[in-house]
Amino acid sequence: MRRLLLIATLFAGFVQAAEPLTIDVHRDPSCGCCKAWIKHLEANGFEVHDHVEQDMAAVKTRLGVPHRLGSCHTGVIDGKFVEGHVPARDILALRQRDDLLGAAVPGMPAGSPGMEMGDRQQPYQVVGVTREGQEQVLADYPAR
Ligand SMILES: [Cu+2]
Repeated sequence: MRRLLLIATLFAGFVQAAEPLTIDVHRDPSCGCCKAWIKHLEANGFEVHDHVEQDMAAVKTRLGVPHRLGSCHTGVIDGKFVEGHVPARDILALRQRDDLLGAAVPGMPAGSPGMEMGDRQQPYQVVGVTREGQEQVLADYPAR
């Protein structure tokens, strides 16, 4: 019996490790940089469910993305929004934060994932939004 339990425990651990990292991405049909961001996510182990939308403004409102933090595409992972060109590592960090509704990279800064422009990088921040509606800087990417 004890042995069976041990096997069950090992198996549970295995299932957890093998669980795919899935994210839903909502985007406009003609959005090229959105597709480039999706490629960035896939290269970092995410399984992307791509949703082509006719009305992104409605999607953002439904998901609670503050207007001033808006960008092009909107992702959803574990019920949290991922607005704009958020780097994969910051999405992993967001998953650990139950106090946050989501995270955003407002606008479309050059040099963020999916917005590569040679060596150029505009400075940008990943901004988290708490369940109380407060904003906090989760990551800071300097100019390059
Ligand atoms: Cu974009």
